[in-house]
Amino acid sequence: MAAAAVGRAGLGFLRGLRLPGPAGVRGLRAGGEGLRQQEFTSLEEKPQFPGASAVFIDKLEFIQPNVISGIPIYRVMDRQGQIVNPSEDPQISQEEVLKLYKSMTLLNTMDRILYESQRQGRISFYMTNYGEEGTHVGSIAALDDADLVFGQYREAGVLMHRGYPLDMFMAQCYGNTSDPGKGRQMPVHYGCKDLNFVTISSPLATQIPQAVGAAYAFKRTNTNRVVICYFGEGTSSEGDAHAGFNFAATLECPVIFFCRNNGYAISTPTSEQYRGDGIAARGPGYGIQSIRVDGNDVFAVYNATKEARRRAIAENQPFLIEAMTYRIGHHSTSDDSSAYRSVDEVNYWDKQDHPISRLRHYMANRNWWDEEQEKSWRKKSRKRVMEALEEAERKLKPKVQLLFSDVYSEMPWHIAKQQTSLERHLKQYGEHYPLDHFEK
Ligand SMILES: Cc1ncc(C[n+]2csc(CCOP(=O)(O)OP(=O)(O)O)c2C)c(N)n1
Ligand SMILES: [Mg+2]
Repeated sequence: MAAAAVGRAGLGFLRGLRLPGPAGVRGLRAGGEGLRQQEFTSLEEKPQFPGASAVFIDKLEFIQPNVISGIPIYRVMDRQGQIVNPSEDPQISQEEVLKLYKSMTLLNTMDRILYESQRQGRISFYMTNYGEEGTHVGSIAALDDADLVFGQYREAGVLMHRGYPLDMFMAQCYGNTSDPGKGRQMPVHYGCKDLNFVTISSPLATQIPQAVGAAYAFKRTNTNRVVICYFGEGTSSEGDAHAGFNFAATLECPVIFFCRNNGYAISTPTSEQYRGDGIAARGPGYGIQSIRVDGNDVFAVYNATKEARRRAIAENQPFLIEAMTYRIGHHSTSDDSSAYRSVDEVNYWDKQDHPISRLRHYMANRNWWDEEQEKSWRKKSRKRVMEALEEAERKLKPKVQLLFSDVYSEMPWHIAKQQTSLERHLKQYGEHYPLDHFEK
């Protein structure tokens, strides 16, 4: 990683960069013809431009791009699960810590089984969350259930920790009759209105301006709710990210921008994605309070998100959290990451700096968890995932007509055309599809 991972004594957000402004406005000075300019010595002149509060200088100098470079990485726990600075320990109860751990490991187990299921041709596609479990669970645990979540697609742990049941994850991935989307979306495009989790949509960064709009609505209605918006470091290069950040800052919206910087955007490494100091460095440019945290430290993520939430509501301000982590799995089942990164690199993160093992060390250090408990939990959670998967496989696929009947009260012509063409196709090639799997 480019920036040195230094432990910091305190949690602090970077403020927007502000140089000292003019001492005071001295009245308009006219420069047009016929008007006499007031006399000044050049030292006395102060800039009056409306677009910046700044001073004049007389030395030609370009600002170095990394004027704020190597933004430090806030952490609470070291890799052995020891608290670095006791005053930063969030003092989460044993019961709550076990809940964090169980969500992280259950997600890991679900990922393994659904990944295998795709490899065996049982589902069409899958994306794992390996290595990023701490960013999901640490952030969502710090929020209220009423806070609204806009995800990208690699945040299944957020939904899991909020209580989304395994059979609903499975129903979505299998596109069966229990899937709220009735199989019209690719796997991993979850959504749940009751859990305030907006349905995932794949076009990158579209969630960012949408999240800001929702946060603006919260502000206008004084709901004491925040919006959290997750996205990857690659997605931060999209135009929508800029639009979202700038609207959030200028409209003063209670939104937490949560960037998972996992090192890659499919095959594009961060070294090709940007030239500045990551994503946190952009915050001050927008006037957004920003922090970089160790995303593999669930407590650092928790503290930063909790404080961002408190202040976002108290001050009606956006906050930016850049969580440094690593995507251990391939981008998706359509990717083979061995083509662009070494096995050694992946192994380092898997074996030496994993958010699950770090939390496990912390629990073991306190005698809250031992090998026996680990074994029995792994067995139990695997059984629960397998049962949910078998149930999802048994369920039928939704009736084709139903795919077209629940969105529009009057069906638009192009949707009607799709329906006719799909029905014709099924009639013609029906024997190639396991039609007994469809609801009659
Ligand atoms: C607008 C748009 N462009 C391109 C894609 C194809 N695409 C899907 S995921 C992805 C990489 C995103 O990387 P990042 O934001 O870092 O998220 P990560 O996959 O690392 O979690 C790309 C380019 C897309 N879905 N939408
Ligand atoms: Mg990424």
